[in-house]
Amino acid sequence: MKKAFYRFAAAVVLCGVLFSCKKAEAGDVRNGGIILGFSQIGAESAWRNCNTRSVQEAAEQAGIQLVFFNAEQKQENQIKAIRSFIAYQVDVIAFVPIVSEGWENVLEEARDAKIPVLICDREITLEDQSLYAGYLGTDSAEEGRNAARYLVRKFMDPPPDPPDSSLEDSRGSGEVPSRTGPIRIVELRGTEGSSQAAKRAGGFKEVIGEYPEFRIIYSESGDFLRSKGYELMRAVLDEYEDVDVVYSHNDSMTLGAIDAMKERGIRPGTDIVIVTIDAEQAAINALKRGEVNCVVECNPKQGPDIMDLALRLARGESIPRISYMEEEVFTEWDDLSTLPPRGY
Ligand code: GZL
Repeated sequence: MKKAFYRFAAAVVLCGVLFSCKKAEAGDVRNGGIILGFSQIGAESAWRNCNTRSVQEAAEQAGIQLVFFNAEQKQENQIKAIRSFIAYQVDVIAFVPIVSEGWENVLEEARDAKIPVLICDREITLEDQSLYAGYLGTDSAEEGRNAARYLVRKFMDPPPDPPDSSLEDSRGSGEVPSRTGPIRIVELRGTEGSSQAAKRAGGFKEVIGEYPEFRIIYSESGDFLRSKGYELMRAVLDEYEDVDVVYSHNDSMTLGAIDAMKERGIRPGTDIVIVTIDAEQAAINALKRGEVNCVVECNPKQGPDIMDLALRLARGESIPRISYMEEEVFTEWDDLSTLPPRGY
């Protein structure tokens, strides 16, 4: 705890040195000369690391001075970072709220300091919606719905085998696991209290709830971590004889769950159907190998859009309340041979 505090304090001092120079004048905004304070939640997944790289590279590209803090998965570190951005009078504040609640006070301080705030990636719950200018991220509820739509298609109406056998190598097993009774689903949820976990669960239930054949027999949070995905899957396999589906809120937890299945001689993607969200390279590779059946993209490359919105806010322009990233769904029935590298 002490080490983390000293690290944070050192970062604050460093920023103080950085800002000893005069704050960029509003006139500099035209060439991107603004100062953007960005609070990132951590480095919990390949997705998050790509998100961080995208922000840092886009800031450099745009000529924006970026003050970047990694909160190491702690909301209190994010609140401290936002307060330091206010102290240094950055032009714009952007942050990824690790959880949805508990932001009112610090956002009121940003408003009183007349610094516009952009919410990125995850959403927040606020009484006073005027405390932030807009949100840029992904539609997590739709990601959950897309995961469920794949399962409906898989178990209710699987497409015919493609006529072109060349697709065989890019398809999963294609088999629907034999079973009696309901289709038993295990859900590995993301970080408790995060908008992603709530919306991915809610969107999924909205669609799957229309079909009584499906039953969620287990739903626990693996905190978006591979290690917890592994632990939860081991516990599930100890407790439940027949699991038909794993629905995982991110690829990191999925990869951990696959490790646990393989230890028991279970064939991921064949004995247990797997649907996962993020679309990092490792998950796409598993889809190509038939160890995963559906990958729902959640696009981490938000940096350029964040910089565009930050510049508009610094100019005093209004921005859309909600901006969603483009996203796709990849399934075992798709030809994946032309898919470019994911970059995360
Ligand atoms: C999604 C993002 C989630 C990813 C995880 O928008 O917040 O956090 O799905 C990451 O991989 O940890």
